Amino acid sequence: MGMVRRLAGMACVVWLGSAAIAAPAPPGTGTAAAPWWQHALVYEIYPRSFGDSNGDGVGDLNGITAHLDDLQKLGVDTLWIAPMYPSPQADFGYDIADYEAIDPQYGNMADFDRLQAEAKKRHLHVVLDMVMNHTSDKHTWFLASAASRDNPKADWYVWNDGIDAAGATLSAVQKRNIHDGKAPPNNWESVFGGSAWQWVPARKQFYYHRFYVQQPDLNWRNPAVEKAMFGAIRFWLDRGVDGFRLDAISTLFEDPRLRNDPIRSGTNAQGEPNLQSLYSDKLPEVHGVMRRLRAMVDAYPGQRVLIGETYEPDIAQLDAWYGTKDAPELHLPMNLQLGFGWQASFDARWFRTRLQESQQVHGQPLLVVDNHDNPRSIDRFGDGQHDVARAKVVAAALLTSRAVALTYYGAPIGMTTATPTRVEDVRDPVGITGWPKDKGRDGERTPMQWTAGPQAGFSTNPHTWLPVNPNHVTINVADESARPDSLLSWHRQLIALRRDNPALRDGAMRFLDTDNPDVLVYRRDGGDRPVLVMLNFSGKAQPLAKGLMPGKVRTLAGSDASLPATATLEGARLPAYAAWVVTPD
Ligand code: TEU
Repeated sequence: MGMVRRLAGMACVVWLGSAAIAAPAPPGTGTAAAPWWQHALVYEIYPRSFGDSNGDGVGDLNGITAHLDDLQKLGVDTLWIAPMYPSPQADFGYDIADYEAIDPQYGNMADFDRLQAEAKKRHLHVVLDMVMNHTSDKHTWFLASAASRDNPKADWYVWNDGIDAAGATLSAVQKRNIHDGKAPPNNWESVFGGSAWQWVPARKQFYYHRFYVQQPDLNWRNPAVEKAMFGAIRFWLDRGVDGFRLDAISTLFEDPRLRNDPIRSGTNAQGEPNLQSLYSDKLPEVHGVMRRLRAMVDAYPGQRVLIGETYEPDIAQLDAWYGTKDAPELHLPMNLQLGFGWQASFDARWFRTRLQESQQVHGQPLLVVDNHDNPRSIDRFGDGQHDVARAKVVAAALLTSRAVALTYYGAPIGMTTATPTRVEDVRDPVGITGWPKDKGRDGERTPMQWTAGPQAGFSTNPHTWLPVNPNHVTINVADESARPDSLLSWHRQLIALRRDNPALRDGAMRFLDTDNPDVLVYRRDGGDRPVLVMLNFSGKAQPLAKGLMPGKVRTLAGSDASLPATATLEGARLPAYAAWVVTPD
C-alpha cells in the first residue's frame, strides 16, 4: 500500500540514551510536568463500523456511546473518532462538507455532546479527526470557489490555467487529461490514481486534488483558509474535545512553481509511474501552520493534544514534526515505521531497531501498528498458523514500550482483514479503480465483532454497509472476554500492567542481548523495581542470554501457559512465539 512505498529507503539509526523518568500520575489524569496524553492509549474508532444503534446497517455516534463500557473495560483512555462530519462519503468521511456539524447518518450534535459527556464520565478522552488538506467538493467553500474566477473564495483552492497541450512535453497522465487545448500544469498524480488535476469548465481551469477528485486541496497560501480552518478547530475545542488527529498533514502546501515531481522506478497499483512527492509533500511552510496551531491549542485550558498522521521514512524526519522547545509543533506525531515500514516483518531485529529508533525523538513517541488504511497487523505479521500467538508478541511490544500506543477497533480481539473477493462488492473507490492490484481498504473496515450472534452484535440489519466477517462466531468481544487465554484478555492484562506498574508507565527503556536474531529483550527502569520484557519472534523455544535479570523473578504477564509464576532466568528457555514480562520477586 501507499505508505509501504513511501517508506522505502528507511535509514538505520542507533539508539543514543535513556529517557527521563517522570512522576506517575493517576490513570486518565495529567499534571503540568506529565500531561495525560504522555501516557495515553489511543483507540481508533471508525464510526461506520463500530456500533449501529438505529438498524440502518451503518454505525453511528449512539452506537459508540453504547459501547463505552466495553472500552473502559479494555482499559483504553483516549478515543480517536474518524471523521463523523457531514460528508458525501466519497472517502467515507475524509471528504468533509461541513466542519461544524454531524453527518445525519451518524446522529446529531446532541448525540455528540452525550457521547462526549459519557466518555468523560469514564475518564475517556475524545480526539477528533481533522482534515485540513482538502474539503469535499460539496463543501460550500468549494461550490463558491468553483463557480467563477472572481468570487470571494476564488483563491481558496489550488487553481491553475494549465499549459498549452500543443508542443508541450507531457506525461501519459497529463495527455489523458486535456481540455480546451489545455493540459494540467504538471505530472502530479492523485494518491488514488490518475492525474491530480481536474478541469472545471465554469472556470476553464484545473483544480488540484491529491486524493480523490471529490477532495479538492485547499490553498494554504491564502491566509483566509488558515483563518477558516482554525475557526473550525476552535469550534470543537470550545465544545470540549481533547484534541485532534491531523489527517494527511504533510501535504498542506504545494510548490508555488508547480514543478514536475521526479519519476521513480516502477508503477503504482493504477499502472502509472511512481513519483517522488518532492514538490507536493512536506513543503517547509507546513511547519509554520503547525506552530501557529500548536500555540492556539496550547492556549486552551485542559491539555489538548495534536496527533499527526506522519508517514516518515526515518526517525530524523519524524522528529521534525515535534518542532523545537521554543517553537513546538505536534505533541504526538505518529511513528508508523515500526508498523508499516516497507520492510516491516515479524522479526526480532526489525522490532528492536525500530523500537530503539522510536525512542530517539525529542518528545513523547507514539507507536501505531493498525489503522483504517492498512491490512490488519494480525495478517501482516501472522503466518497463517500462529497468528494469535504472534499478535500477542506484537501487542506486548506495543504496550510495554516507552511510547504512547495507538490501537484500532478490532485489533485487540484479533479481527482479520476481510478483503472483498469480487470487484462488485468493493466500496472503497480506490479498490474499484485499482482492482485487482489494489483491492482498497474495505478489508480493514468491516463491522466490529461484539458477539457470536447475528451481525456480530453490530447491527440488527442483515445488510450492513460492509459484510460482517463470518469468523465473528469465534472472534468476538463476548467470547474472548470469557477466555483468559484470548487475545482480548492478553490486551486487558497488558493495559492494566502498563497503567499500574511505574517502570512500564514511565521507566527508561534499555535494550539487552541486542545481537539476538530471535529474542527481543528490553528492560524498563522506574519506580523501585525494574521490569524485563522478553519476546520470542521465532517458532522455536529459545535459550535466554545470561545475566538478563539475576535472582528469582516473578511473572507479570506471560503469553504461554507453560511460563511459571516465579522462576530464575539462568538456563530458562522462552517458548516459541512467547511474550514474557517479569520483575524481581
Ligand atoms: O491518509 C493519508 C494517506 O497518506 C493515504 O495516502 C494512505 O497512505 C492511503 O489511504 C493508503 O491506502 C488519510 C486517511 O487516513 C485516509 O483514510 C484518507 O483516504 C486520506 O487521508 C485522504 O483524506
